[in-house]
Amino acid sequence: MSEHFFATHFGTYRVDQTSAGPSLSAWEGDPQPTPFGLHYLELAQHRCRVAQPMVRRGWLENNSQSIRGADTFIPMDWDRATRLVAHEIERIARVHGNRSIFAGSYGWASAGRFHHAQSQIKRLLNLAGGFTASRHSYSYGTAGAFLPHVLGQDYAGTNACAPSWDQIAHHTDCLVAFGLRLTNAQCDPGGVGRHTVEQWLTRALDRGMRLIVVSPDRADMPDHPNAEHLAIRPNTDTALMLACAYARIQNDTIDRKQIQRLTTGFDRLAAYVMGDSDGVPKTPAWAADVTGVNRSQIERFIEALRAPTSLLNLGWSLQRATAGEQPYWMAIALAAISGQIGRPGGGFAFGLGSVNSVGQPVRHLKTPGLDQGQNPVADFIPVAAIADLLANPGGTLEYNGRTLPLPDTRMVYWAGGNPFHHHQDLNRLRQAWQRPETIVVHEPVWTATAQHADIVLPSTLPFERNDIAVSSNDRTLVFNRATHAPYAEARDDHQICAMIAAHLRLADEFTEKRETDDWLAHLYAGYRERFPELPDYPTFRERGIHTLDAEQDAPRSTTLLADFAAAPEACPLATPSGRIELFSETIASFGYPDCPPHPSWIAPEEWLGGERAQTYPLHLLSPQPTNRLHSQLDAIGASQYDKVAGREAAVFSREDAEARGIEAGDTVKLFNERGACLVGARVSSTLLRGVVLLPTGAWYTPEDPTDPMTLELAGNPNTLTQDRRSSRLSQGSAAHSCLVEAVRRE
Ligand SMILES: Nc1nc2c(c(=O)[nH]1)N[C@H]1C(S)=C(S)[C@@H](COP(=O)(O)OP(=O)(O)OC[C@H]3O[C@@H](n4cnc5c(=O)[nH]c(N)nc54)[C@H](O)[C@@H]3O)O[C@H]1N2
Ligand SMILES: Nc1nc2c(c(=O)[nH]1)N[C@H]1C(S)=C(S)[C@@H](COP(=O)(O)OP(=O)(O)OC[C@H]3O[C@@H](n4cnc5c(=O)[nH]c(N)nc54)[C@H](O)[C@@H]3O)O[C@H]1N2
Ligand SMILES: [Mo]
Repeated sequence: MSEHFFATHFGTYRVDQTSAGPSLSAWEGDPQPTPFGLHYLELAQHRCRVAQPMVRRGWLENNSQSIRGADTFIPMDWDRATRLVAHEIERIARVHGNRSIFAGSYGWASAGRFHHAQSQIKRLLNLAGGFTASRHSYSYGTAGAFLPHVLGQDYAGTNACAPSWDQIAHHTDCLVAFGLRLTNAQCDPGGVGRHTVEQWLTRALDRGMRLIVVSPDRADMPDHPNAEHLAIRPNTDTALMLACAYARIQNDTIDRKQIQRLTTGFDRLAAYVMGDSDGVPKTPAWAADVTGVNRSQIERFIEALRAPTSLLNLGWSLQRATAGEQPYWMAIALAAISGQIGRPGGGFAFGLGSVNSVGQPVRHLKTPGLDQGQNPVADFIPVAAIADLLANPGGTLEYNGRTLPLPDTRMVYWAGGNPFHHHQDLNRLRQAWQRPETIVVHEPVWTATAQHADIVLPSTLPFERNDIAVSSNDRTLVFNRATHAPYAEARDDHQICAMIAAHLRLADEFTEKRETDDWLAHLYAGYRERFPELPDYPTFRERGIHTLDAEQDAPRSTTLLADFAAAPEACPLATPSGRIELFSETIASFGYPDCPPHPSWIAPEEWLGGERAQTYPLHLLSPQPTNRLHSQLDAIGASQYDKVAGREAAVFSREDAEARGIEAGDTVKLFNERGACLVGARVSSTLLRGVVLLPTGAWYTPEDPTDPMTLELAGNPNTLTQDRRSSRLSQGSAAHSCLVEAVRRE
């Protein structure tokens, strides 16, 4: 009998046929399965599903008074709805040009290489003349744009900027983790076979590695005798690292020759660190003032970094902030100053623990997905500039040394993402979102984004279709087998796009005359070309799962920058100097005050040490949710059980709660001048005073959708976050720089 598997971004599940229908259980090959995924099938018949194509009344009736998000929908049959979409693509492209169609369409959608919603609509629109695209991600947008200047192109946007876990388990003496939330390692775009991050970390700790978790919450620290916690004010890590550099330079415990060999610009950076260039020596006392960490702790921290092999790991969260380039740059600099570059298990790492894949010592299973074709339109935005794009048609945007034109967006086409969860300052987005003429969204469920669209086309969910899921960094391929018929009239994104393509007279170009199973066989043939040891397609389909190199513990061990460190002349980096740039002439030439040419401490506008904290004294961090993936599965299962007073739970420090008369279980209003939302209170004795945690992803629920400053009822942190980006250089999301105030609701 063939085995049935279900592949998700949070893990692989076995599908069991019970008398009550299909149900999910953990796959025994996964040492640490994700509990919340077990509830996935509750979406099969859930009332949040979109049952049939829907068109907004005001849009259909051309009523300019009607507002997106505050209107009713009219059900429509598939033929007419897809005809309308085709007509709009044709009309807008003809009248305004294809660059007036924005289909950057960011989002995680669901796992599975073929039914990848973004690829499907991009393939369709590329055939139809193209669209304005988006670059980079909310996850890693700042680092993705910035790191090439410092490390060379090879490290742009990849998730592979880390030594592998086996090296850490064997060699690292001291691992400093700036921001760590181990539940985040349960997820990975494309899927996960085996969750191994905690196993690897425990191996290293059991061997005697010291772990210092630097974060605002002691709860981020794993429970192990070799783990310790350093409480730091959000957004101030650069200052702590600058003090470490100061101590080393001051004591002259650095190998200048080695630093010169591997880097350029050290003298410029050293002049800043010592205060020669700006009059402010970055002493431990100075850093104590900025970070809120006391001096003796800073001294202890500096001492800890003298371990023979030290590794500085920065979570992706650190670059999702104002001047988010700086902690990354400073970590690279400090690793170089500490003589750790190219050392097995030493140096710097970005994103160990942010997802499962970073640091996995396996062969990269990078395999082809659906061919999206070529986009004839060159325009793009950095992904987090969506509201700027919509609000400033014909305007410009500074980005990475360029001035990008912002096309006059007439149509927005989104599939597989939820901007009304993921974008910052949702009240601003709500305003800007009113401008385009037509907004098309494919969604399986009635998210706020679907509710703010003109044409909503219901997609299937992955348990309603066959697909192949390939996890790029854990060597498992899964045949995801449909267990349910599509809900109501829902269709696969591919089928939807094929219908629209037919109306555009592009049917054969779009489908290449293949049915879904032909596509899966075609994609799989591509994987077998790269990995000839894979079984043939019928066997793979039958078995449902295949793991490459299954017998080996660490088939691909990585020392970051090993070749370069061994022979910098022979193996230069793809930077202008061929070395690690601690001072960048390129960045200097941009002249951006918010991204100076060497690592620097730049006080954000919103942080606990600034003037604004007098009015809004709480720093809001919006980490990833433990019990769902972003906004996905918020309506069901673990995410619902985790709510407090029916809303997303915000965590307050005991001191902050007491000062405001807030008790666990209370309903609390969080607010600033951008917006306000209601949350349920949790009270913590581990969280630093002055910090509030509100995970992302609660379904955005405006109390009065016609009110531009309406109260939000579910506890979505992006009601409050700022839409200013990390810097002009990267234009990355700066969600983690946000100040708020809280009051208890009677
Ligand atoms: N405040 C704050 N905001 C943040 C962050 C933060 O740290 N703080 N983090 C940011 C980060 S790193 C990210 S990656 C983003 C995540 O933002 P998103 O990726 O947009 O979030 P998801 O909830 O995963 O949205 C995916 C959507 O796709 C839909 N979907 C699922 N399967 C399919 C399918 O097969 N077809 C179609 N058409 N749709 C499907 C789901 O129902 C869901 O609505 O959020 C960002 N937002
Ligand atoms: N369960 C689950 N896992 C997920 C996701 C999910 O939705 N659910 N989403 C996935 C996605 S898309 C991404 S991009 C990754 C994101 O992974 P990350 O970017 O690493 O995650 P965050 O949750 O934003 O923040 C992680 C930790 O950073 C700390 N932190 C925040 N700001 C600072 C700071 O300024 N300094 C220091 N030292 N620490 C700070 C917080 O205490 C928090 O615990 O997670 C992925 N994993
Ligand atoms: Mo992300």
